[in-house]
Amino acid sequence: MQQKIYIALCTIGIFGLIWLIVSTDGGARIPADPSRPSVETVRVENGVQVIHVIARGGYTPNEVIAKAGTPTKLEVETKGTYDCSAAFTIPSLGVRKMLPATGVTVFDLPLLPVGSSITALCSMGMYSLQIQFN
Ligand SMILES: [Cu+2]
Repeated sequence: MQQKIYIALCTIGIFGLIWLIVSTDGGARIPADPSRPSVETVRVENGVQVIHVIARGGYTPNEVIAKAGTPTKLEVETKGTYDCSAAFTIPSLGVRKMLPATGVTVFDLPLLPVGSSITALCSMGMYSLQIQFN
């Protein structure tokens, strides 16, 4: 009788242990792709066009088509970005900003006419982001 209880407790213990291993390991085995944007590249929020790019080993996407003549914000998301894409510049707008290693930095863009574009670069000009306004 006592042996049966012992076996039952042992079985529960083993299954518990297996569950613990599977559940903790299972979570760690599906890492989020850091280069994949978590939101749409261009979205409209309260009448404002919001462009979202990721800065990490360059800019993703590095070519964006946006709507001209609309209030626009540029969100630059960093996710453990320790490369020079965090040294963010928009030469034509006089923007020069060191982005945090992780976070979202928002830039207000001026109203731009159809056919214009904005180029953002890392401080060395190695990585670029082109926003075309149509
Ligand atoms: Cu660079």
